[in-house]
Formats: sequence, C-alpha cells, structure tokens
Amino acid sequence: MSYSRLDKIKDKAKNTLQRTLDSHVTLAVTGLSGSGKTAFITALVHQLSEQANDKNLPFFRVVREGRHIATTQIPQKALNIPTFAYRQAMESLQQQPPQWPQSTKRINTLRLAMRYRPQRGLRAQFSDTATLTIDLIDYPGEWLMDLPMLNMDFATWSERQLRMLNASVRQAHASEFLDKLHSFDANAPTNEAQLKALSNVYAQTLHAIKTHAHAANLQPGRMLIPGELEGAPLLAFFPCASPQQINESSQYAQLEARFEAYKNQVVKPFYKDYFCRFDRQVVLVDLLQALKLGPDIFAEQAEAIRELLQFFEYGKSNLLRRLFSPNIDKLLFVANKADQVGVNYHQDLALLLHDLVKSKANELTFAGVEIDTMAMAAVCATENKTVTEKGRAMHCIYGKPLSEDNWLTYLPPQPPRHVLSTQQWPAHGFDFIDFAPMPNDNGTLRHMRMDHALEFLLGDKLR
Ligand SMILES: Nc1nc2c(ncn2[C@@H]2O[C@H](COP(=O)(O)OP(=O)(O)OP(=O)(O)O)[C@@H](O)[C@H]2O)c(=O)[nH]1
Ligand SMILES: [Mg+2]
Repeated sequence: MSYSRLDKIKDKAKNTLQRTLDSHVTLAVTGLSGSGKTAFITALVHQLSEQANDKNLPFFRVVREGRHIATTQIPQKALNIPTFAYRQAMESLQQQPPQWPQSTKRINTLRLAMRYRPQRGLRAQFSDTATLTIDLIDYPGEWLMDLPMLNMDFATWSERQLRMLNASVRQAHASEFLDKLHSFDANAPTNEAQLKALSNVYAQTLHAIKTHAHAANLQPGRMLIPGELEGAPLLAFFPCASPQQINESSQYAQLEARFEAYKNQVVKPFYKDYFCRFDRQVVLVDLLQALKLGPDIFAEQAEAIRELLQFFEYGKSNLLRRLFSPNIDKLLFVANKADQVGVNYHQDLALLLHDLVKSKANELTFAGVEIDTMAMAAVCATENKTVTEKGRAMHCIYGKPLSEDNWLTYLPPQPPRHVLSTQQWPAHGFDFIDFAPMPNDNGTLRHMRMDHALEFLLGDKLR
C-alpha cells in the first residue's frame, strides 16, 4: 500500500475521530452580495484571536468562564483555493481613513483552531485541553445566487430573467439588450459572433442593474464576477424566449446547451465542493439596505433568501450521519449592520427578520433544527448617542457616512416589525445611511452581539 493511501486512511480516521468528539465545525456564512459575509468572517477571526476576553465577549460562555486559551489560524484543508485574506481585511479596516474590505472576487477559505479547557464529558477525562477546529469559506454573493439555476431548465430560467429585466425599475438599463433580443432570430443557424455580441450586451446589462437598479437574482453570477472563467465561451449565453419549434442546430439550441453546460460545469461543482457539508449556518440579511430600496426589491430579496435555503441540508445530525454527511443542526438568522439604527430598534429588526423567514424556520424547527434570529453588527461603524430634544431622549447614531466628508449625528427611522405590503409602505420610504468603519483608537474592532452569535453557533461544542 502506498504511503499516500495509508496517509489518506489515517487522515480519514483522524477526521472521523475528530467528528466523533465533536471537535470540528464547518460554518456556512450565507448571504446575498453585500450582506456582510467578508466583514463578518474578519470580525469573527478578530474577536476570537485578538479580543477574546470576558469584557468584550461576555455572552460567549467559554470566554466568560475563563476556559478559552487561544484561537489561531491554522493551515486549511483545501489546498487548491486561496486563504481568506484576514490581514488584508484588517489593514483596510485599520487604515486612515478606515475602509471596508473589498467585495469578494473568488472563493477562499480559512481554518481556525480554538484551544480551550473542556468542562465535562469524554474530552475532559482524556485531556486538560481540547481544540475545536472551525472551517469557514468566503465567496462572492453573486455565485451563491446561481444555485437556484440548478432547479431550472433553460426555458424557465429565460422566462424568469426576462421578467426581471422587464420590471419597470430595470427597463431603462435593459432596453438595449431587450431591443436586440427582439430582432434576434432564435431559430436561425448558430452564428457565433452574434451570440457573443448579444451575450456581451447581456453582461453589461447585468452590471448596470447591479450598480443602479439592484436585483437579487442576477444570473449567471460569473458574468458579474467571472473568477477563473474570464472570457470563457461557456459564459456566452443569455435568456431567450422559447420558439414554437426548436431546431437542433438553431441559436436557441446552442444557448440551451451552454446554459446546461454552465449548470453542470460551474454551478454543480461549486455546490458539491463547498455547499454540501456544513454543520452550522449563519444567514446574514441586510434588511436596512432592502428597506431602503423599496417594496419590490425588498420582496425580491426576501424571496431569494428563502429560495437559497432549499440548497442546504438540514436536520438533527445523529452520530452516524455526522460522520458521513453532516447536516446543519443550528441556524442563525442575522439582521446585520444593526449599528446603522439606534439600539432601541434592534428588537424591531429581529422581529422583521423573523417574520420574513418564519415559514421556513417553522419547517426546519419541526425537522429538529435549532433556530435563532437576532440583530447584530459584525463591525460597528457608528456609536450610539442619546440626544435630548424638548425633554425627549432620542437614540441617535454618530459616524462618518460613506458618501460624505463630515461626521454626522443621525436619527434613523424605525424599521417595521413585520413585512409590509406595498400599500403599507411609507410614502417617503426608509432612509438609512451607510457608514465608514469606525475602529477604536488602538485599531481593535467593536461589534454588537458577536458573542451571542458565537455562543449560539459554537457554544455547545466548547463545553
Ligand atoms: N454598518 C455596518 N456596515 C457593514 C457591516 N458589515 C458590512 N457592512 C457594509 O456592507 C458592505 C458589504 O460587506 P461585505 O462584508 O463586503 O459583504 P459580502 O457579503 O462579503 O459581499 P460580497 O463579497 O460582494 O458577496 C461593506 O462594504 C460595508 O459597507 C457592519 O457590521 N456594520
Ligand atoms: Mg465578500
């Protein structure tokens, strides 16, 4: 038997033992583009490796009880993907003036090891210290939005994308593509140059919508963030209404073939390699941004989040199941960036998020998944400020808006406590402000409820 085979078996046995002793967690950080995945992972690493003390993480029991020894980054398991650029992200947050880390362009991963003193159980009997290994992956939110394509054929996908492009808020950005598509002969024999040209216009349309008119389901995601597929012919397709009769050598048949190839060669491997083996999940939702964008986009984003949850495996994982294919048994819904409203509105945000996901949450709770919903901020960009006016205390926030040079004390509007119908939407909408990050003078980051999130997601693995 070759060494590598033996090593493989040893590795497998070691992994199995680790899983048996519950000392490994793969945490899914899920969210649409811009929901705060990269900031959340950066903050999680920072809080655990540089700020794990009982003042900073009082609700994280292992820390509060003085059992946390140290957390550090260790070599990752997957050697074929880049390592999460933690240092780089921290440098941008700490530079003068502080900047948010850049939007993610490719998949990357990170493995953390948490060393702690076990309190009870098998581990406490065998050793004074134990290690919990945590695997995290970060990826462009746009790629996640490709998963629903797996459940669609080309005709269904085209119909959905064309409906999205025709929505009144997006028509102006899509008009060139829609005009050109109108004169496109789907039944004509394949003309490569024409397909390429029109797919370029489609890609420009997606970029314009992403920048100006937002949509949760801009597909294919690799047209926006191609990663290693930059310029690949596989990406030369676009939605097209189905002709009455489909000729095998027609342009339509060619588009359909490319759509299927994209699903099989890009989306499926991404899903299989990275999305099938999670133990715990945090779903980040930027409710404030969605509220700001109005009722239609709010509804679209809510639907996209619910749709995405279908692609994860849930259920209480018994020992055997966990050894071979772990299922998500704890799921945390987070209304992220809660530092953009006063603390008095955090409960409203959590209730709104609960309302948005309640039917899915119900279904999963029934299947034995433990679920919680909370408002939090991974990286605080504001400070709370109470301003008294005419004897009334108002919970304002103070920070530097991203789009302005001056610092501002702002009284944000109250978020609704439940999902509003279009008729219930206030005429003036919701005006929330995006702020630049605000680290402490010594460069450390502040958070809101990261300790609650960590306790929920990892606490039971650290007893
Ligand atoms: N106020 C506040 N803003 C945040 C927080 N986290 C993220 N943001 C804002 O949200 C933006 C997007 O955050 P990212 O972490 O890059 O989001 P992402 O989900 O990784 O996005 P993609 O990489 O594009 O998928 C940041 O540039 C900030 O403007 C937070 O905790 N508080
Ligand atoms: Mg990111």
